[in-house]
Amino acid sequence: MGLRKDFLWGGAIAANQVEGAWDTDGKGLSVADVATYKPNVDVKDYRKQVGVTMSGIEQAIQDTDTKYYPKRRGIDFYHRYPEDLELFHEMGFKTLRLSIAWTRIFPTGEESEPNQAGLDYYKAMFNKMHKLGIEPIVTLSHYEMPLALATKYNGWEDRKVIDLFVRFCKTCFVAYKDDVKYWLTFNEIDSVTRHPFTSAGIIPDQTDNLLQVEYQAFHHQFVASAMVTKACHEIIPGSQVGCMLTKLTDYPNSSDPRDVLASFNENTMNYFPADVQVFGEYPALVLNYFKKQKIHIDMTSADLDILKKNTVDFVTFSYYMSLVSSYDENNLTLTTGNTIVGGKNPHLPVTEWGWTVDPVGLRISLLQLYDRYHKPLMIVENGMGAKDELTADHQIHDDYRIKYFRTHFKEMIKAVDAGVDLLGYTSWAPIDLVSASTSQMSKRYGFIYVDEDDLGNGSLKRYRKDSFAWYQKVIKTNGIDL
Ligand code: BGP
Repeated sequence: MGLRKDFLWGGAIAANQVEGAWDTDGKGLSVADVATYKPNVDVKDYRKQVGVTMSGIEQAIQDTDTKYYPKRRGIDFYHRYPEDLELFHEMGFKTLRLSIAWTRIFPTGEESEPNQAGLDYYKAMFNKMHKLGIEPIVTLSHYEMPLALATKYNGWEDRKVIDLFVRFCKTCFVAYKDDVKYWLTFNEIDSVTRHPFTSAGIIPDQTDNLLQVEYQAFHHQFVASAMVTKACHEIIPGSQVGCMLTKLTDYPNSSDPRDVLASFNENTMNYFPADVQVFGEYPALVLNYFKKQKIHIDMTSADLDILKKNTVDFVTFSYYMSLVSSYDENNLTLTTGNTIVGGKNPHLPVTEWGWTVDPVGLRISLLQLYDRYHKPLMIVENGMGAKDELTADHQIHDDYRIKYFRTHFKEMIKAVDAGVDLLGYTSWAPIDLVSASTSQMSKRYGFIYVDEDDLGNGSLKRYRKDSFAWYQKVIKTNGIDL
């Protein structure tokens, strides 16, 4: 069988991790712009985004030195995108997943008119992509809401943010209706409880009952996502809107039924945001969990109606690793992934950042998601963060990265052969960029090396790694020559 003929091979990036130019052409400060470089993050610190406080934010607003705020620098994609898109084209990309920075269009989220320079910037980028035959897949919210909405409303805790986001999205749909067919609403929507600040603008020290606020923020994002889905279908006939989930496939630590139950519960909570977006309603088990935890969500009947009527067209997800659960955490060795803490699997290796490498887990994830949702799927993030070495003659011999992708592609194809409807695959990330969780540059994902270190030193020159030619060959043969 193999992959479909029009399989969308490509890569994925996010505005806040590549663009830089944080205050150029009218852009406002986003939550990502105050994220600081974290050289070493202890596994326990991932439990909550330690260090995000109102006073820390106020200090960051005063500080204009980009040294410790790598997301303000990115990799200068803002100015270098034509050259980078040419490189993606050279690899044969059919698609590129990217995000639109809300703060380039509405710098504080509340202006009465959009910022024309911001709209023009993405228009030019889409034009260039179309010239190169690269189909854009656009994420509307990828960890970078206006900072002003975080400090004023505690982000998505406040219902007012729904309308502001919907207005931003409608502005994008009108501006890019001839350019973009595939849209994703919220990146890794399940991440609100893992990193509430970057995901939902929630400032932890501004709230007494964090869990309650997080689930309220979730709810507002679900409603916004459904309203945006409706608007997209109305403004762009034939458009496709997807949800985006961090697939954290969880295994029981043993066949002890208590471990199996613990793992089931983990998976239920991981699926729940996609369940709401695909089925248009909250799962009964999750509603019961809210009751038990005394979480009271302000949820109107109009909200429920909007959710029910505006479900997504396809399901996308990121896949980096699997985790292990036990009824007793003392049975586990803890590891991290995407700021989540979970058990390490003794059968699987880990990356330099402790993320479990599990290609079969990708196949399991595809089968589980297709079996659950019966919707076309797209893998919109998958990749390996590693420390690369640039040789004196500007080579990067990243056989470990090739091995990572090769083993994952084999399992992906097996899932397709088993009947999964898979639309495409975008690697995270085709070019080195600033890490979301640590703001490091040295955690490199790309097929293209960017000469820049953690503190922003370097020429920003781009170099093709060995994996560049390998991925080019994979795309050319549609996954046959791995
Ligand atoms: C996902 C995010 C991406 C990306 C990736 C890798 O959670 O959607 O933005 O960064 O993880 O994570 P990191 O950059 O922390 O290694």
